[in-house]
Amino acid sequence: MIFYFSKQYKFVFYWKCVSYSRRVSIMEHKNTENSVYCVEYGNGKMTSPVSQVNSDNLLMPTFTYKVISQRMIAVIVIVILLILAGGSALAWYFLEYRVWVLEVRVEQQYIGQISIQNRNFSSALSSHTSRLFQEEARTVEAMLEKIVKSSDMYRYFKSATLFSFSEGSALAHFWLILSLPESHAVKGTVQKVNESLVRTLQSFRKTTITDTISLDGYLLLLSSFSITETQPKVIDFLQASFDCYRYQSVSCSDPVVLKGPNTQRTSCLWHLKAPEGSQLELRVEWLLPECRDRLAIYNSLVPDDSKLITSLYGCSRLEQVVQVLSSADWMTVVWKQGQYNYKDPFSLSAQARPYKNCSYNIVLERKEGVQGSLRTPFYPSYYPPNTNCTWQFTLPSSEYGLTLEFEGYELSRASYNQNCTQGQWLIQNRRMCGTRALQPYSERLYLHYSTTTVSMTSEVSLTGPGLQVYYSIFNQSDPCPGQFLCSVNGLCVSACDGIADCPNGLDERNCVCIAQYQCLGDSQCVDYYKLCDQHQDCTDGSDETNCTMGVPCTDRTYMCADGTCLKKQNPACDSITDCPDASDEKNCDCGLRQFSTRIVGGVDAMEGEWPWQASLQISGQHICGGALISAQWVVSAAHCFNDDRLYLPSIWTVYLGKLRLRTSTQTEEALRVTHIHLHQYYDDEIHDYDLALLKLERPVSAGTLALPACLPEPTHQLEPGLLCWVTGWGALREEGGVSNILQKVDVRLVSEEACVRSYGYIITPRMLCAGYRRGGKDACQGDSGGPLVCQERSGRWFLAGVVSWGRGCGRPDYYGVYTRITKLFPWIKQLIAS
Ligand SMILES: [Ca+2]
Ligand SMILES: [Ca+2]
Ligand SMILES: [Ca+2]
Repeated sequence: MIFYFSKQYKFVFYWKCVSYSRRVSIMEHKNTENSVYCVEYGNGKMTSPVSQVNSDNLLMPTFTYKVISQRMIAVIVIVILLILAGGSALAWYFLEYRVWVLEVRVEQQYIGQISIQNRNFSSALSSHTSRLFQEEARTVEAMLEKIVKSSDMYRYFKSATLFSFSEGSALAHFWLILSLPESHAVKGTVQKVNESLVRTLQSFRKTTITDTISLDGYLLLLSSFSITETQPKVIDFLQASFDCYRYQSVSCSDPVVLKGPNTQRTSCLWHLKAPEGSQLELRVEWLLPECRDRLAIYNSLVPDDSKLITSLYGCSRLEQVVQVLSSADWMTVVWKQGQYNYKDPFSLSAQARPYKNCSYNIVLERKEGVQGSLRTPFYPSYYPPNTNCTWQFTLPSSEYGLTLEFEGYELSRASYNQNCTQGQWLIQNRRMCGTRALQPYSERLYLHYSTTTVSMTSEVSLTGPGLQVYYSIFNQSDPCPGQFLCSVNGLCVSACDGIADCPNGLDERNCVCIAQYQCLGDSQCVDYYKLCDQHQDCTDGSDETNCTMGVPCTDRTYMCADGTCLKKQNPACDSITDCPDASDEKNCDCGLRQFSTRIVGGVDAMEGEWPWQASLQISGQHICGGALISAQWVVSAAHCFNDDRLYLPSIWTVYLGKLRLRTSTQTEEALRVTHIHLHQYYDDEIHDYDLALLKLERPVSAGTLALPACLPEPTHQLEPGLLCWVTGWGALREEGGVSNILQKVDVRLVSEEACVRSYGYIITPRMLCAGYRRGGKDACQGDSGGPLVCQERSGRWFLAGVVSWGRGCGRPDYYGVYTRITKLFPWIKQLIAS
């Protein structure tokens, strides 16, 4: 500006000089003070007497031509001067005034770092409140300002702020803001700024061979200087958490608990640093049942959106503990308070992990079932950004294909320009995007050769929960023996059983007999319970053939422990040995009651009539029903625990052998709960997979009235129209209170088709409907989680369902909806076995 100022001054001076000379015809004036010569010539006509002119400056014309030529020169000089003056005025206006005064400014933000060799990082330097930090920060900021102002960026400097120190003697991290006129914005590219500042730093060097610079008492390492562009939001984040800054160096040995947030503040920031070459694992545990706090976790030193690993919100109920990994040695955690909490809403701990490779060779065997699982690095932690896993499979022969069974995740074909934000998969040259899902999903690979490679890569930002994928082989010529291959999700499902297992319902199309047996000779349909009942129902007698020997296994044949499949329906625990190894009559201590009184009418149950019935209570209050399925396990509905406050095992007491809620007897027992398992696919919007499994502190005592109900295997047939019973202490009418005496009601099973007719397609294969079209008999509030049991001809009771939901209670045209136990049998079995 100084330079331009002087130009402006010159212009004004010239103008004054010209105006003055108009009064003087011939004049040569020398302004000694300003060292500027000012010349003006008249038009050659001597109109004024000589006496009018100051005698000191008088030049007398001797010849007319000389006067004319002198005047000409004077005119030319004036014109030139006027042009120059005008030109500089224009130049000043366009280059200076318009650019620097009128033009809109753009601010550009940069994050940078430089290593200070003669400072050692200490805990005092990591605390924003320490005097040492504040002193050093002020000096470093002044030094940074000096560097920028010595560079050709000097006119753009706005501010330089130091936000943290870290190890590396002491590495200073700062942000720099430049303010550029709009037309100069191109000069603010990170490359140009970087070049300019490095040049300036180099100019401070004493010799060209050294890498260190001595400046303002600091010994700076030139090669450590770096600068990257960033957004105003990042600076805002850093600035907002200035009062609550936490630095933590993390080692590989033990997890370190991080200092909690300052709840007096609205935002805090943690900087985590691991040794180079390692990754950081952050563990977040939500401590409050409810909060509106937000935690954003970044894969870098700065909270830049493009480096966001994940953002956790509001004391997540589904994931009370979340483990997140970075891909390198820095992690930033930003907390934003939702509403004031007296207590810490979460606790954080961190640990460094040596970098993990993710490439494996897997050799599969010629056998049925799952052979192993693929896992993302550090499973079950969130997979790190920039993950790159490759699995090379070798199959026993080319007649087999490969099945990849996903949990809570599914793949869909993606075009090359589509972003896969939740993981990209390359399978047989197909690019697939993964997404988190609620339903099981299998990817089937049909192969020409016995080897194939599957790879998974994650983006540099936004990861998700760790993935586990089970692998197995299938026969390419018969992928689903006795079942239907659902092309939508790659699963083998039951065909023609009256339940649309496949989302597109194709498993129930083109069926001659829906949920019935098809006689071999004339394709006549007969009920499954008529198979092997020693009475000929098919004209060709095919319902009574092969009853004592094994038949090809299908989804309707019972499989003995030795793998033999039986044609007879529901042979389990019917007191007749059917399997060659007698396994159908093993583990049959269930479903019978020591109940001698003749069942009388009415709705009040009798003592010991429903020995599997459980009352799930909190502080002496009945909340939900349940059903005992073995000495130490009770099933109930997942929706009974669908709240952080209810998901705590310690608050629940399970009462077994109880008839009256408000009085205790010798034959009942109260047991604590040690574990609550909710089905991983439970969907609280439509109540799909509405099942919970509770583990009791110890097996129920033999002296009580409690006995378990039998669990029906997936092949157990429960025909529509079958009369079953539902029991509970629930309300006797909609909006009513709980009943003191256990109530029972008989209901008929309803086909899936009829249930879909009343509710529409929110009915899933995991739901079983029961009741009457006319309504009247149904379960109600407080019955949730309670048993729906059906008696087999052998006299044993099987648990067909668990009370889940319904529109109102006992309304006409709206059946009660239960969780279908046969569909969730494998999940229950697996949990009890583990
Ligand atoms: Ca089906
Ligand atoms: Ca028969
Ligand atoms: Ca049997």
